[in-house]
Amino acid sequence: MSTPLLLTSEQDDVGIVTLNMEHKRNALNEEAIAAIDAYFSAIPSHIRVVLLMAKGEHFCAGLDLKEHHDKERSGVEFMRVCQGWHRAFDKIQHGGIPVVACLQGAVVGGGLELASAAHVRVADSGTFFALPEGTRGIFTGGGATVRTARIISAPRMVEMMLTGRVIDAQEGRQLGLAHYVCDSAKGDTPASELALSLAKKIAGNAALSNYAIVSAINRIADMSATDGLFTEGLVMAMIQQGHDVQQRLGEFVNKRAHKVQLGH
Ligand code: 1HE
Repeated sequence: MSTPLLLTSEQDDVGIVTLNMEHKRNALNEEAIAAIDAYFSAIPSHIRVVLLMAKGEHFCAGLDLKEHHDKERSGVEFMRVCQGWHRAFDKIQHGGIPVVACLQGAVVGGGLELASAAHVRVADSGTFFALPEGTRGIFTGGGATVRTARIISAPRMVEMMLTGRVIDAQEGRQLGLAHYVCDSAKGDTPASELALSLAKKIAGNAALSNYAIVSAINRIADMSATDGLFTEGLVMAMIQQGHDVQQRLGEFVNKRAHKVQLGH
């Protein structure tokens, strides 16, 4: 039996998807992209948050350069491959379910494109980010010009790609590529544990609020201010219909809800 490219499991209502191609640093070939697409196309209905992880020392080395080399794809063939990446990663970003990514080692090229589609990124302190496409004679094709450029800004992405600069975890956090950096040598909770606990915490939010947060904010950012404000009002009106809104508000009114405090 062949080894699965993705491992899937569950902890309560958190779905865990693990890239399982450690031998090639989780580089993504066409089959792996299809497997990611398939998972995010059919997330079981009881799953409220997905945790995206990777086996081994590296999160993802990007495009499978060996497959790309061996297939000698034409421009049109490669464009179709890129469209497959776009479809799969769009399901991660816009599938309506929060996705937490746990990063370690190389998060490069298409690996950074994959991470950029997640909503929360937790990085081990040994994580590094790069876009080495220029040195490989190609370009980004998994959404970096849209997602990564929005995170770090287009001019910074241009510089990163031209120079091939490798960004460490701390600088990555300053740029927004990681939201949390865990240094277990300094006694921090390991990245995988923090990522899982954040995923569980997010799963405790109202499901409709989570849906709105991951579905509306990035789309509203594409709109004019007038359209964005109108859409925000519509989304709020829709979310307000959630079955547990009154219960959650009542818990606060009756002093049974947590308070907003630093450290929580
Ligand atoms: C690979 C790949 C890959 C490793 N495709 N096989 N991405 C890159 O340019 C990154 C290329 N990879 C690296 O720079 C390094 O491999 C790493 C920094 C990620 C890891 O280094 P290391 O020392 O741990 O591993 P290694 O010895 O370099 O690699 C181990 C094996 O993984 C080796 O194969 P082996 O048969 O010799 O054991 C490598 O060939 C294999 N491997 N990375 C295929 N990427 C939609 S467009 C997206 C465009 C891009 O993503 S461009 C960026 C591509």
